[in-house]
Amino acid sequence: MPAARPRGRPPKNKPMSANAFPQGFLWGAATAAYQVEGAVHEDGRGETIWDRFCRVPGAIHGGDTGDVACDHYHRWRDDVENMRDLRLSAYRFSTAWARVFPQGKGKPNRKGLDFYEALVDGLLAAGIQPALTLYHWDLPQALQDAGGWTSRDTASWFAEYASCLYTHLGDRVKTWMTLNEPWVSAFAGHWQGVHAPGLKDFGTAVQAAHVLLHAHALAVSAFRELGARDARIGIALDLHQVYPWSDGVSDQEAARRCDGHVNRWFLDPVFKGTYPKDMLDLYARHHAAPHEHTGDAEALAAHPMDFLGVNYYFPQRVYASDAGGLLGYESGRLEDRQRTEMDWEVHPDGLYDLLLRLKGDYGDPAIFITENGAAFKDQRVEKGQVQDDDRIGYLDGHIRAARRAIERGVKLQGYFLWSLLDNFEWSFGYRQRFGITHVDFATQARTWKKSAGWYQRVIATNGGALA
Ligand code: IFM
Repeated sequence: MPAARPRGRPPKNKPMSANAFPQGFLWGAATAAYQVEGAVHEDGRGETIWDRFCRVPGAIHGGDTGDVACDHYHRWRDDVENMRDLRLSAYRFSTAWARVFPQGKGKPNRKGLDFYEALVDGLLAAGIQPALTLYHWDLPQALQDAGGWTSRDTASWFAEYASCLYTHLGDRVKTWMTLNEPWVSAFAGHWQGVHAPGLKDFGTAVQAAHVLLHAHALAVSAFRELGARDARIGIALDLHQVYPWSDGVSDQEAARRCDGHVNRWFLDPVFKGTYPKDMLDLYARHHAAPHEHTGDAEALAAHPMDFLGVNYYFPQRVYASDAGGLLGYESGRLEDRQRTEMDWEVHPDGLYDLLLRLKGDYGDPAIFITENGAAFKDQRVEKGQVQDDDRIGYLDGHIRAARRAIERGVKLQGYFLWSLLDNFEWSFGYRQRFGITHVDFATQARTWKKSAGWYQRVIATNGGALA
């Protein structure tokens, strides 16, 4: 069954208001394979590091797993219907490497490819552009066993996997992303230990980040050989606007280190082919310099991307602190600010500041907001519908900030709301709900929250409904 929603036709496209977005602006929603698909043992899919990590006692809230998730693998037709009703112009999803190559390499699994071909065809038939992310954290376990992201071989296998998908789907998918949030893969997974594969070593994390960037470079290079001329490729980075806690020099320097760690460590390589020198020096002082091979920097620089994907949720406000470990900073919190259920500060101006900064510092790139959204309690229900006015407020504020950035000349081409569905929120399990469509995980029933109807109106008026 498609998602239950109030009856009645969506509003017709109104004439563009002064506040509307540019013609052709993409209005999308996003998900990721492990968070929605389920069906982890079906049709030859191989084990991933998240299947394994979910079995570690205490790793995931409530012992939840992605085994079933939103059962999207079986219900994708209804989910596409839901997207059509929302009037999405694009849908960002990720392919599970282990569905396509169960062991990460070798012979592709026909059934895995069939699933993604059918999904892509279904989207196109519904008038929705597919936007495909090749890697959203679910490394095949077999590759982890062979060294995972610390091994350069993983980057080579990633390029083969990417090439396989370009070959099979390149005639229909025109928007590609190599990696989702490599900071999280590297540092949450190999330093903080809160994500798969659950390691806790800074030097290992820096090396994983390097191999991930190498994988990105190889995949973009393969795209230039195999990808369609009318297609584009980018990367989705989790970026934060960083504000110093005070005007004091030490807090300013702390903010620069935080920015170096969370933003510039990935932005500089993908745009300039180099690591930021201040951070290289800092990491080296902690014996954590990446093992660069001759030609790595050139490979990144030689294959520029077509766009940058920005995943923005909240800003960082940091102060210098010896308790902050090797990076020497900690994050503070302004008590008078609204916060989401993730305890993330709601600050739409952070998105505006970030977009302007990217324009200024990185050569005015084409940008998509590839993720933005919020988890809230979703407790107020009327006539069976979640009244998520707090989520609407969050989205409205951020989309307005995006529009202001466009007015200042930022080449923003689309917005993907996170998320289409409530889904498996990694170590938080199913406790945190980001969806504009409520999912009852006992029955898999989908029901529009109030925010879904609101987003439908925003899309139908090309942003005019915000005004
Ligand atoms: O759910 C995640 C997503 O997988 C990556 N970006 C942040 C989202 C919310 O935490």
